[in-house]
Amino acid sequence: MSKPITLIGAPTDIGAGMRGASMGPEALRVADLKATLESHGLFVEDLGNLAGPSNPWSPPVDGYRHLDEVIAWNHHVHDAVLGALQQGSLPILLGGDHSLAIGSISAVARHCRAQGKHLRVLWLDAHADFNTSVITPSGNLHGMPLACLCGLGPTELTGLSDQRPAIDAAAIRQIGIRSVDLGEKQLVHRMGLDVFDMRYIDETGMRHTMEQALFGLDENTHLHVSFDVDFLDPEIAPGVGTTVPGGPTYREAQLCMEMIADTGRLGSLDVMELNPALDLRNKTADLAVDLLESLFGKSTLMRRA
Ligand code: 5AB
Ligand code: MN
Ligand code: MN
Ligand code: MN
Repeated sequence: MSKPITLIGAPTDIGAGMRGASMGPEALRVADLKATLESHGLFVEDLGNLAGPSNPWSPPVDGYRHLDEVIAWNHHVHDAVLGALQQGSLPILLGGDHSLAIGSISAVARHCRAQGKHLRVLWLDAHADFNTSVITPSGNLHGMPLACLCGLGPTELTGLSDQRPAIDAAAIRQIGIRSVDLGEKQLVHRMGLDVFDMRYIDETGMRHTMEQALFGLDENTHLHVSFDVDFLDPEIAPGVGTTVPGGPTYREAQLCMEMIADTGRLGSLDVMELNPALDLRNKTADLAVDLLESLFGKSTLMRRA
């Protein structure tokens, strides 16, 4: 029996540089996320949307835009995700911009420590999301969540979990990366992150990439996937605020999801940065749901292990 799934909507673009990701949760519902997962025999409960401060659309202060509002939203996300995990279900956070992964993964890390589980975080993204207030080119907190989770950032965000840093940099695997800022690049190297950038995928293929990224999982591992929809090539996924050309194709993305499903270790998921205001007839939301089917075990034919 697979775990029940809990959908948690976080309708805000508070950490982004463009408005519209606040409509992401509704677009995923319109794309039939719940019924689609249920059609594969999964039990799915939709908790509806969290509420939080509105977007004041103000300029950055001391290197952060909307810091107070981002903190408030992340508290709500943390509590909702932790609640779902404690009930024994698998939370899917429907973003919302990627700054909310701070709350989500802080809760996951807290839960893993309480359960004595190892955590592995797969960060599927065009971007490294490892900026700080000093090196950020924008002040947008959706470009900083991984740094915050690794202890670099404002104390209100680095301290959401039961310990600081919330996660060990060694638990992270970044996949699909193709846009990293100059100072960010140095920091990613200094922190020793495991990065499978697009060049790595081009040279070795998605199959080898995922074998490496998933290497070392055991029955005691909780796998968290943080899926920034801009991971995908903008040709197939135009509905995001920060498109970067040269991302994974449809087939590469499917294989990525299928190989994660095969591990049987998926314990929590973020689906972030979908921006319906920039989409074409909900194409990107439909694609995200299609990929989630694979992530939750749909495969063309039964396969022998
Ligand atoms: B996303 C940029 N690095 O910090 C910055 O979409 C973009 O969550 C961040 O990956 C993109 O502003 C954040 C230029
Ligand atoms: Mn991104
Ligand atoms: Mn991101
Ligand atoms: Mn983005």
